[in-house]
Amino acid sequence: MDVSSYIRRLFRRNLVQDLMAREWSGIQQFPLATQTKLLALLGTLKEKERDSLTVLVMGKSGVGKSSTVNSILGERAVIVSAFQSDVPRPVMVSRERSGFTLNIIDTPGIVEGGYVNDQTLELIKRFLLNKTIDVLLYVDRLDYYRVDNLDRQIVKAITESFGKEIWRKGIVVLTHAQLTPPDCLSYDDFFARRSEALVNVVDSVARLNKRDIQGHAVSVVLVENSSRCSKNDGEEKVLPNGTAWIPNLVETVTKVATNESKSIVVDQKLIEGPNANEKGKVFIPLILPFQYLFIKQVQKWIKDDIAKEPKSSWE
Ligand SMILES: Nc1nc2c(ncn2[C@@H]2O[C@H](COP(=O)(O)OP(=O)(O)OP(=O)(O)O)[C@@H](O)[C@H]2O)c(=O)[nH]1
Ligand SMILES: [Mg+2]
Repeated sequence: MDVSSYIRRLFRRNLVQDLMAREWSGIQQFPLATQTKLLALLGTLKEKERDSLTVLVMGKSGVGKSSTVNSILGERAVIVSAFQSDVPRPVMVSRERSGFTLNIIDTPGIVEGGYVNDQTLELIKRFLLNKTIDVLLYVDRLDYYRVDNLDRQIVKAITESFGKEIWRKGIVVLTHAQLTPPDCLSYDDFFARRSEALVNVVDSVARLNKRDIQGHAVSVVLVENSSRCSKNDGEEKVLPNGTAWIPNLVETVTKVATNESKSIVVDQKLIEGPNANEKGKVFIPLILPFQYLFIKQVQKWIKDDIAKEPKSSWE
C-alpha cells in the first residue's frame, strides 16, 4: 500500500484516532467474567477484520448518555452531570486494546425546552464531518412510560441529519433499567411494551419498511449506570432479569457494527442535505413547456384585444 492510499484509509476509517488513542485500561476494572466476554467480542471483531469501531451516542438531555459511555469504557472518561452540561459540545473518546480501537462520540442532549435544538444538532453534525459511524446508540430512559411528539421530533431530526440508513446501525439504549414496573406488570412485559413503543416511533418516523429492516429491526438494550446496580456471583452488574448488561450491550454493538448494512460516512453532502439549488431542478422540464404555453396564450389575448379595439380615426 502506498503512502497516499494509507493516509486516505486512515481518514476513511477514522484510524487517525488510533494514533491518539489511549490504552483501554478501564477494561481491567471490570470483573473477570465481563473482561473475558469483552475480550472475546474484540476477538470476534478482529476475526471480521475490524480494527476500529466508531459509536455515536445521541438522545435527549440528561437521559444517561455520558454515564453509558463511562460504563462501557470502565472509567470516568466524560463528564456526567445531574444538571445541564456546562460545555454542551460533542466529545470523542478513543481507547485502544490489542490493536483494536474503540471510538465513542458523546454528544450533548438535542432537546431543549421541549423542542429539538437545531444549533446543537448543527454542532454535532459539524463535529461528525468526515467521520464514519458504525453504530448509533439512541439513548432514552426505561422508566419514562410514554412516547410523545418530542420522541418523534428527535427521531425525525436524526433521520433528516444522517439519512434513514442510520437506523440500520441503530440501537435503542434504555437507561435506569433497575426498576420495579408499575401496574403489576412483569419486568419483561414492561420492557417489551416500552421498547415496542419506541421502536414503533423509529419505524414510522424513519419510514422503515420491511425491506429496510431486513431481519434486523432496531435492537433495544437495557442499561443501569447506577453504582447501586445489582451484581451477580461473578460481581457483574446485572438487571432485574439477570442479564449482565455491559457484555450484552457490547455484544449488540458488535452485531450491529458487523451487520450487512454499510456504516454511515458523514460527508458534506450528507450534512447539507439535498442541495437547495438542486431541489427544483427535476421540475424544470415540466415548467419550461408551461411557461412557453402561458406566454403564447398571453400573446394571443393581447392580439385579440388589439383586434377588438375600435380603430382610431387617424389609422
Ligand atoms: N439511577 C440511574 N441514574 C442514571 C443512569 N444513567 C445516568 N444517571 C444519572 O442521570 C444524570 C444524568 O446523567 P448523564 O450521563 O450526565 O446524562 P446525559 O444524557 O449525558 O446528559 P446531558 O449530557 O446533559 O444531555 C446523572 O445524575 C447520572 O448519575 C442510570 O442508568 N440509572
Ligand atoms: Mg452528557
